[in-house]
Amino acid sequence: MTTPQPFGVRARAWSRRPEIRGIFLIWAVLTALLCAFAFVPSRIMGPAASPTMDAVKATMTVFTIAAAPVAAFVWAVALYSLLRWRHRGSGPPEAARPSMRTNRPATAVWLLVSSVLCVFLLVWGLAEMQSVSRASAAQPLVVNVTGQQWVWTFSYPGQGRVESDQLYLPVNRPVLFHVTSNDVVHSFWVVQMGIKVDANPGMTTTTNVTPTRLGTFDVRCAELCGLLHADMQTTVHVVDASAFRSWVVGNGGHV
Ligand SMILES: [Cu+2]
Repeated sequence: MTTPQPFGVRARAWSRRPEIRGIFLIWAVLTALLCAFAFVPSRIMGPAASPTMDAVKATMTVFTIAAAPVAAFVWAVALYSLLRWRHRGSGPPEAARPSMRTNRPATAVWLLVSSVLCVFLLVWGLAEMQSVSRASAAQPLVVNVTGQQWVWTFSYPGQGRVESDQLYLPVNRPVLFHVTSNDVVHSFWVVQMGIKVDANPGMTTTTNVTPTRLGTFDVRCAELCGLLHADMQTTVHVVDASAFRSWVVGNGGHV
Protein backbone atom coordinates (compact mmCIF):
# COMPACT_ATOMS: atom_id res chain seq x y z
CA MET A 1 0.00 0.00 0.00
CA THR A 2 1.38 3.47 -0.93
CA THR A 3 1.10 6.36 1.54
CA PRO A 4 -0.43 9.54 0.02
CA GLN A 5 2.10 12.33 -0.55
CA PRO A 6 1.57 15.72 1.11
CA PHE A 7 -0.04 18.46 -1.04
CA GLY A 8 3.21 20.47 -1.40
CA VAL A 9 5.10 17.48 -2.82
CA ARG A 10 2.27 16.71 -5.25
CA ALA A 11 2.07 20.38 -6.32
CA ARG A 12 5.83 20.46 -7.04
CA ALA A 13 5.55 17.22 -9.01
CA TRP A 14 2.69 18.74 -11.06
CA SER A 15 4.63 21.94 -11.75
CA ARG A 16 7.44 19.88 -13.35
CA ARG A 17 5.06 18.38 -15.91
CA PRO A 18 5.48 20.19 -19.27
CA GLU A 19 1.75 20.19 -20.10
CA ILE A 20 0.89 21.88 -16.77
CA ARG A 21 3.60 24.50 -17.32
CA GLY A 22 2.42 25.08 -20.91
CA ILE A 23 -1.24 25.45 -20.00
CA PHE A 24 -0.36 27.72 -17.06
CA LEU A 25 1.74 29.96 -19.31
CA ILE A 26 -1.02 30.31 -21.93
CA TRP A 27 -3.56 30.88 -19.13
CA ALA A 28 -1.46 33.67 -17.55
CA VAL A 29 -0.95 35.47 -20.89
CA LEU A 30 -4.65 35.21 -21.87
CA THR A 31 -5.84 36.35 -18.41
CA ALA A 32 -3.54 39.39 -18.55
CA LEU A 33 -4.75 40.25 -22.08
CA LEU A 34 -8.44 39.91 -21.16
CA CYS A 35 -8.00 42.06 -18.04
CA ALA A 36 -6.06 44.69 -20.00
CA PHE A 37 -8.91 44.98 -22.53
CA ALA A 38 -11.76 44.69 -19.97
CA PHE A 39 -12.23 48.48 -19.98
CA VAL A 40 -12.66 48.73 -23.76
CA PRO A 41 -16.43 47.96 -24.04
CA SER A 42 -17.42 50.58 -21.47
CA ARG A 43 -15.12 53.18 -23.12
CA ILE A 44 -16.65 52.47 -26.55
CA MET A 45 -20.13 53.13 -25.13
CA GLY A 46 -19.27 56.81 -24.59
CA PRO A 47 -19.99 58.97 -21.54
CA ALA A 48 -22.79 57.87 -19.20
CA ALA A 49 -25.90 60.08 -18.92
CA SER A 50 -26.97 58.78 -15.48
CA PRO A 51 -25.58 57.09 -12.34
CA THR A 52 -27.46 53.95 -13.48
CA MET A 53 -25.31 53.85 -16.63
CA ASP A 54 -22.18 54.35 -14.50
CA ALA A 55 -23.24 51.31 -12.45
CA VAL A 56 -23.95 49.29 -15.63
CA LYS A 57 -20.52 50.11 -17.05
CA ALA A 58 -18.71 49.35 -13.78
CA THR A 59 -20.59 46.03 -13.57
CA MET A 60 -19.63 45.12 -17.15
CA THR A 61 -15.95 45.78 -16.43
CA VAL A 62 -15.91 43.96 -13.07
CA PHE A 63 -17.77 40.93 -14.49
CA THR A 64 -15.35 40.78 -17.44
CA ILE A 65 -12.35 40.78 -15.07
CA ALA A 66 -13.98 38.14 -12.83
CA ALA A 67 -14.73 35.92 -15.85
CA ALA A 68 -11.28 36.43 -17.45
CA PRO A 69 -9.38 33.67 -15.54
CA VAL A 70 -12.16 31.14 -16.17
CA ALA A 71 -12.45 31.91 -19.90
CA ALA A 72 -8.64 31.98 -20.19
CA PHE A 73 -8.38 28.53 -18.56
CA VAL A 74 -10.85 26.97 -21.03
CA TRP A 75 -9.05 28.59 -23.99
CA ALA A 76 -5.62 27.61 -22.59
CA VAL A 77 -6.58 23.92 -22.36
CA ALA A 78 -8.17 24.04 -25.83
CA LEU A 79 -5.17 25.83 -27.36
CA TYR A 80 -2.61 23.52 -25.71
CA SER A 81 -4.58 20.47 -26.85
CA LEU A 82 -4.65 21.77 -30.41
CA LEU A 83 -0.93 22.56 -30.44
CA ARG A 84 0.59 19.65 -28.50
CA TRP A 85 -1.92 16.82 -28.31
CA ARG A 86 -3.00 16.87 -31.92
CA HIS A 87 -3.10 13.41 -33.51
CA ARG A 88 -0.84 13.06 -36.52
CA GLY A 89 -0.52 10.22 -39.04
CA SER A 90 -3.07 7.68 -40.19
CA GLY A 91 -2.88 5.23 -37.28
CA PRO A 92 -5.43 5.20 -34.45
CA PRO A 93 -4.95 7.93 -31.80
CA GLU A 94 -3.46 7.08 -28.41
CA ALA A 95 -5.93 6.16 -25.71
CA ALA A 96 -7.09 9.19 -23.70
CA ARG A 97 -5.71 9.77 -20.21
CA PRO A 98 -7.98 9.52 -17.14
CA SER A 99 -10.78 12.04 -17.42
CA MET A 100 -10.78 15.30 -15.44
CA ARG A 101 -14.00 14.47 -13.61
CA THR A 102 -12.34 11.63 -11.69
CA ASN A 103 -9.53 13.91 -10.49
CA ARG A 104 -10.55 14.93 -6.95
CA PRO A 105 -8.27 17.98 -6.42
CA ALA A 106 -9.17 19.40 -9.87
CA THR A 107 -12.89 18.94 -9.21
CA ALA A 108 -12.63 20.53 -5.75
CA VAL A 109 -10.70 23.58 -7.04
CA TRP A 110 -13.14 24.04 -9.96
CA LEU A 111 -16.15 23.86 -7.62
CA LEU A 112 -14.61 26.23 -5.08
CA VAL A 113 -13.54 28.85 -7.66
CA SER A 114 -16.94 28.71 -9.43
CA SER A 115 -18.81 29.09 -6.14
CA VAL A 116 -16.71 32.04 -4.95
CA LEU A 117 -17.15 33.77 -8.34
CA CYS A 118 -20.93 33.19 -8.37
CA VAL A 119 -21.36 34.55 -4.83
CA PHE A 120 -19.19 37.58 -5.67
CA LEU A 121 -21.23 38.37 -8.82
CA LEU A 122 -24.50 38.00 -6.90
CA VAL A 123 -23.38 40.30 -4.07
CA TRP A 124 -21.97 42.89 -6.52
CA GLY A 125 -25.17 42.86 -8.62
CA LEU A 126 -27.47 43.23 -5.60
CA ALA A 127 -25.38 46.09 -4.17
CA GLU A 128 -25.40 47.97 -7.49
CA MET A 129 -29.18 47.48 -7.87
CA GLN A 130 -29.71 48.75 -4.34
CA SER A 131 -27.60 51.89 -4.92
CA VAL A 132 -29.44 52.70 -8.17
CA SER A 133 -32.97 52.30 -6.72
CA ARG A 134 -32.07 54.35 -3.60
CA ALA A 135 -30.72 57.22 -5.74
CA SER A 136 -33.99 57.53 -7.71
CA ALA A 137 -36.48 57.29 -4.85
CA ALA A 138 -37.19 60.93 -3.87
CA GLN A 139 -39.99 63.11 -5.43
CA PRO A 140 -39.81 61.71 -8.97
CA LEU A 141 -41.17 63.28 -12.13
CA VAL A 142 -43.69 60.74 -13.47
CA VAL A 143 -43.68 60.01 -17.20
CA ASN A 144 -46.10 57.60 -18.87
CA VAL A 145 -44.51 55.76 -21.78
CA THR A 146 -46.63 54.00 -24.40
CA GLY A 147 -45.22 51.86 -27.17
CA GLN A 148 -47.12 50.98 -30.33
CA GLN A 149 -46.03 49.80 -33.74
CA TRP A 150 -43.72 51.72 -34.30
CA VAL A 151 -43.63 54.88 -32.22
CA TRP A 152 -43.16 55.92 -28.61
CA THR A 153 -45.54 58.39 -26.91
CA PHE A 154 -44.68 60.18 -23.69
CA SER A 155 -47.20 61.92 -21.41
CA TYR A 156 -46.67 63.76 -18.12
CA PRO A 157 -49.63 63.15 -15.75
CA GLY A 158 -48.37 65.64 -13.16
CA GLN A 159 -48.05 68.44 -15.75
CA GLY A 160 -51.52 68.42 -17.33
CA ARG A 161 -52.22 67.22 -20.85
CA VAL A 162 -48.66 67.29 -22.14
CA GLU A 163 -47.94 64.63 -24.75
CA SER A 164 -44.96 64.23 -27.05
CA ASP A 165 -43.24 61.75 -29.35
CA GLN A 166 -39.88 62.95 -28.01
CA LEU A 167 -38.88 62.66 -24.38
CA TYR A 168 -37.97 65.83 -22.43
CA LEU A 169 -36.43 65.49 -18.97
CA PRO A 170 -35.01 68.03 -16.51
CA VAL A 171 -31.42 67.35 -15.48
CA ASN A 172 -30.68 66.00 -11.97
CA ARG A 173 -34.33 65.20 -11.14
CA PRO A 174 -35.35 61.57 -10.48
CA VAL A 175 -37.81 60.26 -13.09
CA LEU A 176 -40.26 57.39 -12.70
CA PHE A 177 -41.49 55.80 -15.93
CA HIS A 178 -44.80 53.91 -16.17
CA VAL A 179 -44.43 51.83 -19.31
CA THR A 180 -47.10 50.03 -21.34
CA SER A 181 -47.99 49.05 -24.91
CA ASN A 182 -51.04 49.47 -27.15
CA ASP A 183 -50.41 46.37 -29.27
CA VAL A 184 -47.48 43.91 -29.03
CA VAL A 185 -44.55 43.57 -26.63
CA HIS A 186 -41.95 46.35 -27.02
CA SER A 187 -38.99 47.24 -24.82
CA PHE A 188 -38.34 50.79 -23.67
CA TRP A 189 -34.59 51.38 -23.76
CA VAL A 190 -32.88 54.70 -22.97
CA VAL A 191 -29.46 53.71 -24.23
CA GLN A 192 -27.01 56.15 -22.58
CA MET A 193 -28.95 56.12 -19.28
CA GLY A 194 -28.68 52.34 -18.91
CA ILE A 195 -32.39 51.60 -18.37
CA LYS A 196 -34.49 49.07 -20.26
CA VAL A 197 -37.88 47.58 -19.42
CA ASP A 198 -40.51 45.63 -21.37
CA ALA A 199 -43.64 47.45 -22.56
CA ASN A 200 -46.45 44.88 -22.33
CA PRO A 201 -50.04 45.31 -23.60
CA GLY A 202 -52.52 45.44 -20.72
CA MET A 203 -49.79 45.84 -18.08
CA THR A 204 -47.72 48.64 -16.59
CA THR A 205 -44.06 48.12 -15.82
CA THR A 206 -41.90 50.70 -14.09
CA THR A 207 -38.31 51.83 -14.17
CA ASN A 208 -36.54 54.91 -12.87
CA VAL A 209 -33.47 56.99 -13.54
CA THR A 210 -31.89 60.34 -12.70
CA PRO A 211 -30.45 62.03 -15.82
CA THR A 212 -27.22 63.79 -14.85
CA ARG A 213 -25.91 64.93 -18.22
CA LEU A 214 -27.34 67.68 -20.44
CA GLY A 215 -27.79 66.78 -24.10
CA THR A 216 -29.71 64.53 -26.46
CA PHE A 217 -29.61 60.75 -26.19
CA ASP A 218 -31.24 57.72 -27.81
CA VAL A 219 -34.52 55.98 -27.01
CA ARG A 220 -34.96 52.69 -28.80
CA CYS A 221 -37.18 49.64 -28.87
CA ALA A 222 -35.19 46.59 -27.76
CA GLU A 223 -37.80 43.91 -28.57
CA LEU A 224 -38.41 42.68 -32.11
CA CYS A 225 -41.95 44.01 -32.62
CA GLY A 226 -42.70 43.77 -36.32
CA LEU A 227 -41.69 45.08 -39.72
CA LEU A 228 -40.46 48.55 -38.70
CA HIS A 229 -38.98 47.59 -35.32
CA ALA A 230 -35.59 49.01 -36.36
CA ASP A 231 -37.20 52.44 -36.94
CA MET A 232 -38.88 52.53 -33.52
CA GLN A 233 -36.54 55.06 -32.01
CA THR A 234 -36.69 58.65 -30.82
CA THR A 235 -34.69 61.20 -28.82
CA VAL A 236 -34.51 62.14 -25.17
CA HIS A 237 -33.60 65.78 -24.51
CA VAL A 238 -32.09 66.41 -21.07
CA VAL A 239 -32.46 70.13 -20.37
CA ASP A 240 -32.10 72.42 -17.35
CA ALA A 241 -35.08 73.08 -15.06
CA SER A 242 -36.13 76.40 -16.66
CA ALA A 243 -35.94 75.01 -20.21
CA PHE A 244 -38.09 72.06 -19.08
CA ARG A 245 -40.67 74.46 -17.56
CA SER A 246 -40.79 76.44 -20.82
CA TRP A 247 -41.24 73.27 -22.84
CA VAL A 248 -44.10 72.05 -20.59
CA VAL A 249 -45.89 75.42 -20.69
CA GLY A 250 -45.32 75.70 -24.46
CA ASN A 251 -47.08 72.33 -24.88
CA GLY A 252 -50.17 73.39 -22.91
CA GLY A 253 -49.14 72.02 -19.51
CA HIS A 254 -48.33 73.43 -16.12
CA VAL A 255 -45.44 72.85 -13.71
CU1 LIG B 1 -40.25 47.44 -31.09
